[in-house]
Amino acid sequence: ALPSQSAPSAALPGLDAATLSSLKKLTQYYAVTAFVALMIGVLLGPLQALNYGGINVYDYPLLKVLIKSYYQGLTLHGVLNALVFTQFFISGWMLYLPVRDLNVRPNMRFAWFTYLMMTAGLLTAAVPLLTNDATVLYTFYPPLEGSPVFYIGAAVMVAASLLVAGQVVWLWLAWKRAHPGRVTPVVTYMSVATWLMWVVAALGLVIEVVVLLIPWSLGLTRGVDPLLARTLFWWTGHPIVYFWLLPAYISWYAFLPRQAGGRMASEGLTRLAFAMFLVFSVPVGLHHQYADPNVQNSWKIIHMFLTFLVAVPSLLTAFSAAASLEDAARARGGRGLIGWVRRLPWGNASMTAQVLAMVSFIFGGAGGIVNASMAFSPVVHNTAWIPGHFHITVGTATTLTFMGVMFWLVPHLTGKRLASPRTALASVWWWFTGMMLFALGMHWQGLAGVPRRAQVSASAQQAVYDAMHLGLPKAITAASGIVLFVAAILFYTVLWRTLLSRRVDDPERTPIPTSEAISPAGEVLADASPLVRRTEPLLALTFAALVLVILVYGPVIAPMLTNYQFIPGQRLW
Ligand code: HAS
Ligand code: HEM
Ligand code: CU
Repeated sequence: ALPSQSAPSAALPGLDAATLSSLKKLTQYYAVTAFVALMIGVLLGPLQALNYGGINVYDYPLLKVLIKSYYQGLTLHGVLNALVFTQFFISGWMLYLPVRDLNVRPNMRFAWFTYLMMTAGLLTAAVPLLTNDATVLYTFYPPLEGSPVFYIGAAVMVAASLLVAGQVVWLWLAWKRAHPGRVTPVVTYMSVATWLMWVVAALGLVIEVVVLLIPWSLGLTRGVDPLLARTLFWWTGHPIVYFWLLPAYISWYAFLPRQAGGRMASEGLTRLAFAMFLVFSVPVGLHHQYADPNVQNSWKIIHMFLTFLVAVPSLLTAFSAAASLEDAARARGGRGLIGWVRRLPWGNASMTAQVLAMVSFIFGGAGGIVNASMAFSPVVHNTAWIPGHFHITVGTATTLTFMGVMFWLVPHLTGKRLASPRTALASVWWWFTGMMLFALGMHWQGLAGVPRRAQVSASAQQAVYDAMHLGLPKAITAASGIVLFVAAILFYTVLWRTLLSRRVDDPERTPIPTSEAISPAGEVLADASPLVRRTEPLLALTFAALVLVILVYGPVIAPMLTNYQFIPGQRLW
């Protein structure tokens, strides 16, 4: 069952069997590389959770051989989980989906080239990370200085993702030319909007790394301006969280309803949400810099309001995702105001993973609104509250969704049957429980003033930490690390057993679970609703996004350029 929305035309060849099989292999490579990175990253997490439980394991000789310090471990954890895992998975996922949706034939040489380039960037960056020459945390704020090899590897990785973006946009434009007057099918719409958002978002990081950090780390400049670097970093650093989230939203909108036995709510509304993300994701980065000096308060306030605005498409998503789940459950005989929830197919690990990911995101999103409020920010900024926040956003909403997706994607790509669906189901409940406990313990400690990025369990800080009398939240945090460790073992057992099994089923047994919509967008633009017509021109929306970014960043960055400070680098760990 090809989910293709359009017949191939002479101008635009469709997918043939050989290309499809190469594309499936490529998607598998992206996804497996991603999950290998996550596996290593996640092994370090429980050690950090123990630290926030007051237990210091970093002096054990065996561990010392592998990592030199808490901060080398934390850098590896942040980079592998948040930067490598996400980017690899997303690059495969958001190439595969629009290609299948449009049924167009991509240039597979180019597609494989981008994968190899991204992997080369990863391996390059990995060397200094592993030798403790780039212990700069995943935000690499200067004046912390790492080896130039790290920045170069990271730049190559990001550049590769932009090439994937280019390929998808190119294919979409070719499809548009071959099908004038047609409405872009919704899965493609979501993918292209996300890629275009990422292109606008990535500009800040590209400028930071190429213009500031690489020349500085090579010793070509006598210093670097930390404030300017941070500002460029958060230009990308906030929208990067939507680059992690929107591919999960694609699954919640387009596939989860079908997996739950129902339909997507509205294609028009889905398009509106993604159009809003395209325009409003980027101009909000100052909400990470409320505490930074030499940035005018008025600009911080403007970024704050824009942050509240970009929460709106997530609220749209919350309601339409809930509506489609309710539609599914009622179709299965569900009754009552809340009682219908029981009729969702809770035996299905893929569905369960995603619904639990959504539940975690209710709390993750609410915490985000707290962070964004300038009145609350001084209470939570740089405390353990913040890791609490992002482990139930990127660490669960995104990661648990991708885990759930793997339960159908791997069988779909390889034709192999999911090994032990019951273990798969157990793993997602363990992950969800572990992360909710982790979030509870860390938010709690943060409110008590425990800092983030601190080896609080080490002797130097232990006395202060003990004196805070946080027995319960510390115990909860330590326990969550153990629960998450079990979750990871269960999940990877299923994943490796599935991938390594020899038995190949009918590859058509697991199709892409594309959902129908209760309210579809229609196929012909001229007949479509005003909402559908106005959200169609994605390039114009990208231009609007760029203009908005320049408006709210220009006046912030200009004084930093005229007042550039040359600060020499430091290596602390
Ligand atoms: Fe955040 C810091 C504000 C979303 C990730 N965030 C971080 C950091 C990370 C991160 C990694 O304003 C740390 C960076 C660092 O190292 O310093 N965040 C927000 C806001 C949102 C938000 C306003 N964050 C995310 C997402 C992330 C992520 C998404 C990753 C994927 N965040 C901040 C701020 C900071 C911050 C400040 C800086 C803090 C500081 O002081 O340093 C919003 O986008 C959230 C909107 C979300 C919602 C929730 C919608 C709910 C849905 C689920 C519905 C569920 C259903 C289930 C239907 C309004 C869609 C039904 C269930 C049944 C059973 C039927
Ligand atoms: C930081 C634990 C999984 C991304 C942390 C911290 C802890 C932790 C305790 C805070 C360290 C500190 O501030 O000093 C865990 C555990 C995990 C896990 C127990 C599960 C086994 C994940 C996943 C992701 C992730 C799946 C993302 C996909 C991050 C990031 C940081 C972090 C980006 C911030 C690093 C920094 O501050 O530089 N983790 N984590 N973690 N974690 Fe996790
Ligand atoms: Cu942000």
